[in-house]
Amino acid sequence: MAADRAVDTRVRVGSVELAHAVMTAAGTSGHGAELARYCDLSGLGAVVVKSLSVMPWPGNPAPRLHPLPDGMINSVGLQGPGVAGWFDEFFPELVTSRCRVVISLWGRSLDEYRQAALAVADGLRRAGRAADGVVAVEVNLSCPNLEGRRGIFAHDAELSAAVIDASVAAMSGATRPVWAKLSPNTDRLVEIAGAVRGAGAEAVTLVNTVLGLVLDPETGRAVLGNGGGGVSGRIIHPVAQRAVFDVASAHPDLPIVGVGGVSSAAEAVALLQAGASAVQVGTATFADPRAPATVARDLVTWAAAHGITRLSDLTGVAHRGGIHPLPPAQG
Ligand code: RRO
Repeated sequence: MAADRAVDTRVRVGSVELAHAVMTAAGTSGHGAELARYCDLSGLGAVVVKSLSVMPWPGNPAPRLHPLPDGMINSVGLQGPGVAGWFDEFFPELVTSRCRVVISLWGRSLDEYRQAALAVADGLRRAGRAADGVVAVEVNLSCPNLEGRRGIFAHDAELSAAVIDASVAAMSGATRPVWAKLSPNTDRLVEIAGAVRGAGAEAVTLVNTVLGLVLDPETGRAVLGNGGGGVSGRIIHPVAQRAVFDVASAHPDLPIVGVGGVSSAAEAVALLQAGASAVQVGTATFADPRAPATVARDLVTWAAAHGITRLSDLTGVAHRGGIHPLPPAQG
């Protein structure tokens, strides 16, 4: 449609320019280019791969996913091939699909994060020009399903800052910015966002899943193999809006990637208006693998219908009084 072509879809997340505001969310589009058979990945802002650790990791016992009305709960448990295995097995097909890539990392300790970031820097160096499409590293500080830890890294401002500091140092020379993926399960999100920014995160990704538990009343036991898990999907969209809005209010110069319950253009618009520069589509992809591409297309249609010529103009609208500011109160 001619009107759609008139919309500039490019956005900036810190130093990274993306061709579109919509990307995939970590853990919901596989390890590589699995979605390429359903949509053109190069039309998205980026593909964020499932979080990788320095070593291969088996994940949690099944069942790992359970559907909920308007969302789901998961305890996948960070299953993955490890950074080196990922570069061997999955990276080549992402290169072939010509999409931009964000590599997500996790660890069980400060040192494991450092090792994972060093392994990524090494993989990028080895890949040379083939790795040009890798635009950022998203450090996942907020997985709710890590066995044997006392808590979620992203609930501790100092620890989060230390992990980001170590990751940035390990990535130095690899010329890729570090983003920090934070948790909604804390009332200190604004402070933690400031801490990771101070430690060198160029952007924050808000938010990971919400801690939850679903019992089967027939058995009195958890439906997931690992017990509790992380709740995602439309059911958490207001949580994501609040997180993005609050962090954008407190840190207006900190780029935000919004994620949480985006399954249509309307939810993408809301997270952009709340202050995000880009959004990620996650749980919707489990129901429809075309969801990221559909949201990307429909967001452009929405913008054109509203006379918006640049998707980047949507960022922070809610902080500027909304689209149609109310007239000042009388008297
Ligand atoms: O793998 C998981 O269980 C998982 C991860 Br890494 C995450 O960041 N968030 C989530 O809900 N599940």
